[in-house]
Amino acid sequence: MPSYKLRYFDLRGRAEVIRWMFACSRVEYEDDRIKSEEWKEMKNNVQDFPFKQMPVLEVVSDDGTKTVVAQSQTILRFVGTELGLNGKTKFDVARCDMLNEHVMSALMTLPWEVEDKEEKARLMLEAVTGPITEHLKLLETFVQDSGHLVGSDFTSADINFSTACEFLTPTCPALLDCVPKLKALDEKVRGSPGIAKWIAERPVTHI
Ligand SMILES: N[C@@H](CCC(=O)N[C@@H](CS)C(=O)NCC(=O)O)C(=O)O
Repeated sequence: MPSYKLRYFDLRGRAEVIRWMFACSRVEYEDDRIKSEEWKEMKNNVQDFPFKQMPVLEVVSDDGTKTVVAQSQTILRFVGTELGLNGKTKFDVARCDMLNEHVMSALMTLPWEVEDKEEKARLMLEAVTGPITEHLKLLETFVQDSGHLVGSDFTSADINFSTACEFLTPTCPALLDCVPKLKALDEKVRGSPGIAKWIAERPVTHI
């Protein structure tokens, strides 16, 4: 069994979906949280951080070889494959990919770069009630009779959708009321034993 070390700031951010995937599968990994002060020195080590950014996932294979996987969407896909969370067929894998990209497109409409608090809150509400709601209505059409987005069990698509909601519902708690199938899926993901345990125990961070 390979060993895994996920390296990111002490934030949910781009790493939380990966943490939930490990939690869902109950596979051990090291959750390495790097302080901003340490990061300035560390980021120039391109062996460990190939793009001078995080998250990265270090994987040590059974033969001792270390591989660094960078770029959050690539880590999402890779961990999905490692943990059997990308469905059963090549079309399931493609469906996970396309839904994860759709969720990323939705998140890209948020005002990440805006620093002024009031302006940010205004633009957040505008995005969440506008383009994000439209993205969610489209995503709702992909929920299967099983209640899942892909096949009949948890996949990276379910988990990624649910972690994305954590960025959105603080701005608009009733956001999922217009997409009841997704609302039920979010509850199912958050209530699954490994993830519920992680949510109860995880470090509390502002984002
Ligand atoms: N395309 C990259 C973007 C990664 C990224 O923007 N990481 C930020 C944190 S969310 C970072 O490392 N910032 C610190 C820096 O650039 O020095 C990905 O998806 O992983």
